[in-house]
Formats: sequence, C-alpha cells, structure tokens
Amino acid sequence: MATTRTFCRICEAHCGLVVESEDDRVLRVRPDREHPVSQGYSCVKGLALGALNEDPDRVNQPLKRVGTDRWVEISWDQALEEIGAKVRALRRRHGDRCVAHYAGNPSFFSFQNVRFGAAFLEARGAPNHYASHSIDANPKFDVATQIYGSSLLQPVPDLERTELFVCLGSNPVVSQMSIVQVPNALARLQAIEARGGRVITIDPRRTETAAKVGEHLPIVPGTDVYLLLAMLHVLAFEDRVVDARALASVARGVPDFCEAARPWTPERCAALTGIDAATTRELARALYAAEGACLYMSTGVNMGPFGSLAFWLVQGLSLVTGQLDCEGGLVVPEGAFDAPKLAGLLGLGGEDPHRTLVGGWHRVAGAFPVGALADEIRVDHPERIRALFVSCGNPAHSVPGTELEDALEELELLVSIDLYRNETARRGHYVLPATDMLERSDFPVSWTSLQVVPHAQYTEAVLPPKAGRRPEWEIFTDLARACGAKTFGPAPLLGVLPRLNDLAGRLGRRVTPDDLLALLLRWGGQTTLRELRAKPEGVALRPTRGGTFLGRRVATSDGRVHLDAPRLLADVPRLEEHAHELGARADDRLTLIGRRQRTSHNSWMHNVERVPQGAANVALMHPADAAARGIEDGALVEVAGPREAIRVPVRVSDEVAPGVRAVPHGWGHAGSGLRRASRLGGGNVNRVMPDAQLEPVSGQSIMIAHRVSVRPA
Ligand SMILES: Nc1nc2c(c(=O)[nH]1)N[C@H]1C(S)=C(S)[C@@H](COP(=O)(O)OP(=O)(O)OC[C@H]3O[C@@H](n4cnc5c(=O)[nH]c(N)nc54)[C@H](O)[C@@H]3O)O[C@H]1N2
Ligand SMILES: Nc1nc2c(c(=O)[nH]1)N[C@H]1C(S)=C(S)[C@@H](COP(=O)(O)OP(=O)(O)OC[C@H]3O[C@@H](n4cnc5c(=O)[nH]c(N)nc54)[C@H](O)[C@@H]3O)O[C@H]1N2
Ligand code: SF4
Ligand SMILES: [Mo]
Repeated sequence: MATTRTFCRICEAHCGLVVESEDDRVLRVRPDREHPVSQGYSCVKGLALGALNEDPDRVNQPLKRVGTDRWVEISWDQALEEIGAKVRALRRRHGDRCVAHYAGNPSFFSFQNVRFGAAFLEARGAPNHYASHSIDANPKFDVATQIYGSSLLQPVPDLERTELFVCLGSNPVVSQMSIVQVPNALARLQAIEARGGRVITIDPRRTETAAKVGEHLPIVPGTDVYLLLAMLHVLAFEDRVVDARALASVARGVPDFCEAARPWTPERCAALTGIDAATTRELARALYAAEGACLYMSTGVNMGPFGSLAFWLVQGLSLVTGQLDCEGGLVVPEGAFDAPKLAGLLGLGGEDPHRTLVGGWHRVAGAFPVGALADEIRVDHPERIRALFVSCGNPAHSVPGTELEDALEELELLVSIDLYRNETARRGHYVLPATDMLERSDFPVSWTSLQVVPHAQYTEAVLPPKAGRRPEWEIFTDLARACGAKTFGPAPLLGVLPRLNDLAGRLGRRVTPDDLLALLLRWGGQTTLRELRAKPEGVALRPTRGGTFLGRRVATSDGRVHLDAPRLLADVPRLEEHAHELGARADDRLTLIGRRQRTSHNSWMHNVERVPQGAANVALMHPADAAARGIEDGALVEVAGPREAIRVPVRVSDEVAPGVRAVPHGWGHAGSGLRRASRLGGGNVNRVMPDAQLEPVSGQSIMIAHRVSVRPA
C-alpha cells in the first residue's frame, strides 16, 4: 500500500489530503492533519476523489458521435487525425479565426491546463479564446486591469489579522470563497470574532455563514453598488475624511472617484438597498476607523448588474480609508513567483487589442465573454467561429439563456476534453478523455498570489492514468501538431511551446509541465521543485506584508492606481437609469438569486457515488410568497423566465427575504452521460434567464436579480 500526500483541486481552498492506494486503486482519502494551512480540514467532495477516479460514467477512450446520439469509441490516433484534418481544412478555407477554445473552471486548478492550454491557443494564431471567468468574476479581472495595470493583481482579505470583515455576496461556509485561497474559511471568520473583531455578511439570504458567525444585513439583490456609493458619500462628503492630496503619489483620480458618490446619500440608497441610512453610516465609519478592515465582494455581486462599478468602489473605498495594502486589510501576496509579471511578459493580463465580431467585446484576462459566443458562431461573417474546443467546461449548461445551446449544435466541429460526456460534449462531435487530479502532478499556479497564508505545495500524480485517459499537456501538444501549430501567435513566447515540444519529442523527451514548473520556481527564488518534492506537505513562503504594493508593484504606466479609468467613469451614468427602473418596478414576479451546495460543484460532482445528494436543486422561497401562490413546503414548482421554464422542488423558509427566490445552478442532467446525476432530476436554472445580458464594462454575464414567475407545477 502506498500513502501519498496531495491536495484537492476542486475549489480554491486546495485542502491537503492523504491518499492511501494500492496499484491504481484508491483505498482511502483522508484530510491531511499535518498540512500547514488546511490542518486536517476538508469537505466531502475532496474525500470522494477515489470515487471520481472510478466513476463508471467517466469517459475512458476518445468518443466520436455517429448520427444524432450514438457514441462510439475510437483510437487516439484516429481522433487526432480526424480532428486535425477538419481544423486544417477549416483554417485553409476560412482563416485562423474560425477556431475557438473555451476553458472551464477546473482549467485554472491545473498547472498543465493553464500553461499548455494557453500554448495550444497561441499556436493556433487566433485570439478566439473564451473562459469561465466571464460567468464568474470578470468584473474583478477587468477592473484590476484598468486600475492596477494587470488582471492578476487581486488584493485578498488578510483574514488572519483583520478586525473587521465585511462580506458582500459570498457564502464562505459553503463555497470557501473565490479569488482567494483560504481553506476552512469558517474557522478563520470565527477566529476574527474570538479575538474581538467583527464579521458582517451582506446577503439577500441568511446564509450558512450568516447563521454561524457575525452580523447579517439583508440586501435587495443587485443593489450592492448603491450601498457602496452611500458609504463613500458619507466618508467623502459628510465626514470629509478623504484626503486626495495625500493619496496623489499612489493614486490618480481620487476626486473623480468621490464625485461619483455625490448624488448617493445614505437616505436615497436605503430606498434601493433596504439597508437603512444609520446602518450605512455606521458601516462606513467602522471601515474608516478599524486598524485593519477588509471589504470583500464575490460572485453575488460580480454576477449582478454593476459588478465592475462595485469592485471599483470596493477597491477605492479600501484605498481612501487606508485599508488597501495594510496588514489586516486587503493585501497583495507575492506568490512563489511573480504571476502578474509573467503574464505581462507573455502579453497576457493587460488590455489587449482583440475584439469580437459582434458587439466589439474586448478580452478580459485573455478571454472574450462567453456570453458573446453564441453570436460569434451565428454571425454572417467569413471569420465566424466554426470549430470549438472546450476543456474542463460545460458552457451549454453554465451560461445564462438557451441561445448558446442551440448555437453549439450549428458548429462544424465541437471537441470536448473532459472527464464526462456532459451537456456540452453531448452536443459535439468528439470527446477526449482527460486524466483527473489524482492522475497528474500539480502546483496551484493560478492561486499562488491569492493565498491568505502564503505557502507552496507540489503534488506528484497519485495514480497512473486509467484506460485511455491522457494528461492534458499531451492532449494539447498533440492537438497543436495535428491542427497545424504556428510558431508565432499573439503571445509568441507561448506559441513556441508546442513546436519546441515536437522537436524535443523527436529527440526522445518532451518538455513536461514539471520542467516548466521547475523553471518558474527558480525564477521566483523562494523555493525549488526539488525542495517541494522533498517536502510534500508544502513549505511556507514569505508572509505577506503591508506597504509592499502601492507605489511599488502597481503595474499601470505611471505606477499609480488609476481610479479615474475612463471605461469605469463611463458606466457611472447608468446608476441613475437603473435606480429609476428599480423604482418603477411593479409586478408579482420574484427576484432570482443563486445558491451553492456543499455536495456539488457547479455542474459536476453530482455524479460521484460517494457524495451524498438529497433532492437536486431545491429552491428557497419566503413563506409569504409561497402562501400568496398556494405553494407548500416540498412542492414541485414551475419557475418561468422569458423563454423557458424549469420544474424544481421548493423549501419554504424565511432565510430568504420576501420577493427573493434562491435556486442552485448546475442541475438538470437528463440526456447527458452523467447517468447518476440525470436520475437525480432538477432543472438548469440558466434556462430561465435571458440570453446575452452582459454587464457593459466587463462583459460578465448577468446572473443575479433576474425576474421570474413562480407557480405550482
Ligand atoms: N446560474 C448560474 N450559473 C453559473 C453560476 C451561478 O452561480 N449561477 N456559477 C458560474 C461559475 S462561478 C462558474 S466558475 C461557471 C463554471 O462553468 P464551466 O466551467 O463552464 O462548467 P463546470 O460546471 O465547472 O464544468 C466543469 C467541467 O470540467 C470537467 N472537469 C473536471 N475536472 C477536470 C479535469 O481535470 N480535466 C478536464 N478536462 N475536465 C475536468 C467536469 O467534468 C465538468 O464537465 O458556472 C457559472 N454558471
Ligand atoms: N460547495 C461548493 N463550493 C464552491 C462551488 C460550488 O459550486 N459548490 N463553486 C466554486 C466557484 S466556481 C466559485 S466562483 C465560488 C463562489 O463562491 P461565492 O462567491 O462565495 O459564491 P456563493 O456561495 O454562491 O455565494 C454568493 C452569495 O451571494 C448572495 N447573493 C446573491 N445575490 C446577491 C446580491 O445582489 N448582493 C449580495 N450582497 N449578495 C448576493 C447569495 O445569496 C450567496 O449567498 O465557490 C466555489 N466553491
Ligand atoms: S473544500 Fe472540499 S472541494 Fe474545496 S478544496 Fe477542500 S476538499 Fe476540495
Ligand atoms: Mo466560479
């Protein structure tokens, strides 16, 4: 029996795990008590990685669709040859741009996916890259690009040292938060209270987090931006504590920033947010007074109508109150190597010149908004998208509306690289079976500069790949060759990799992800791959200090924070229009919000036997709303949007405010290759949302605060 230290890569937390295995089988997975950060914490999903590895519904050989819904196993050689021939022919006829790629959420939890996936893209010489961050956190990446000069400069809350944690639109107990790495988030929040600090959750629902720790302020969905404006109004115009002159050496545009808040008094905003003026004033003053306070927002705000302005306000409020770049406030960890600098060298992470054919959308963190993808497939243009590679993703399911599902069926080639034949793959032509996280070595490349407790950990592959599954770095390298790699794509340094690997392959040894990792760690200068191999529990990195970011690592042209970024200021007038629309609203529809569940992860993990699932996507509604519609607890209800309706079971509870309805996403697997998940029922909540409503600054799909009608099914 072998015992291997590794870490989970399902969510940002990256909990340390110990796997006991024999040959290629997992006997047991347990939380790693000696892990320096997760210290014996993990959730049920991480402990089920063995069952994921052995799930009978996993794809184990390349699959090809024959006719409408018959799938046959083919060899890797045949798959690569056919896909390559098709792509070469399309590129010859229509140019490079007709081939696109979508990277789903798990891509960013895999070193080899991030590096070799990007190399594959660049080798195609086309800018048509899409990714799940435009249905998740695009405002954060786009605003960071505009004000800090790189999408990867993302301040994280210094939870170990803070006195005040204000949490907007996140449910840490269930999700472990986002764009920050903090395993066992609940324990960190409880520790804040234990040392005399405050935790305030601002959320339309009394969440699992709000129930367990701190104070809860219910807010009307989609209105956080007005709360933040009112807080700025108090500090800038009532208390007059914002000192633009003192900030001028580190930030530009503080007066323009404050000016945006002038019309938004706490009284005026209270009518929109439901949070009274006295509470708003107290919150603003507490943020200003604390010796280290964190204002944090996550998907509940990112996905709303003003994700970008809200994130701009979160950053700017932190800056003007002295809570940015200070211990206990928002800090910018350095990571094992300088990821923003690396992205800059590769031509990624900043503003880039590429635009979509329809709507002129720009790329954020290297990717166009996936909400624009349907139009790019359907537009009458010689360079429209005709072939799409999807890796680690399920856009047919995860994007609001129904247009994309239909558009995917019009593609001449759709290839999924996945563990399952999911709802996207089933609309395609080929499925290529990837290894899972136990079958690959790894390093958390995307999260190294987002850690609350800086550390570095490397894992070997715990198991050999089963059946015909292949590691993605090989798949991407082989696809690049099959499709005809160009040496110089938009990011020339990356585009070279597949070519280099071809050459190296002929000499008998390809460049592996571990070779690249070793180089990067050496460049970072804090640890080496050799050291990490010798210490599989991980090593501590330099602790994050305050005063290391402003005026030092800000990557804008003049090294200052650009609070006057023109694309943000241009969105300010929309605040008045939207407030007017909210005031004029009069119908009996409910406002939709999302809800994550501990036992699922977006649209996957539902299929894994070892993760117990109750009823599928149970919706929550307030007793008054239920009574008004004659709906009883446990009933099946119909939720209808502009085009489609779904049927889901309901739980009647006052944890949601009247007028609000919370429905988990990712459900409704009928017809896909996830057989267990299909049997669990439920419906895909994205089908009741409107198509292509994108937040105008960043192109983030709007998924919060849509209006739906609800009635007994
Ligand atoms: N209504 C609504 N919609 C949402 C959200 C919401 O809150 N509400 N949340 C949004 C968010 S935050 C996100 S991040 C997106 C996610 O959206 P997507 O990234 O498009 O989809 P996922 O559901 O995460 O699907 C991930 C796929 O990757 C596969 N996979 C897992 N591990 C691996 C691997 O190692 N290799 C390969 N090749 N494949 C793997 C899984 O089998 C699964 O099919 O969904 C968004 N959609
Ligand atoms: N168990 C589990 N963990 C996960 C995931 C999962 O699917 N399951 N997904 C992972 C992914 S991809 C991500 S991106 C992260 C996301 O992590 P989080 O951002 O923490 O996501 P949620 O848990 O959905 O919390 C969002 C909260 O926003 C609230 N909300 C909705 N509308 C509004 C609003 O208008 N204003 C405010 N203030 N709040 C609002 C919701 O009620 C909800 O409690 O979680 C990750 N972790
Ligand atoms: S919280 Fe669960 S899913 Fe997330 S990393 Fe830890 S074990 Fe994995
Ligand atoms: Mo996400």
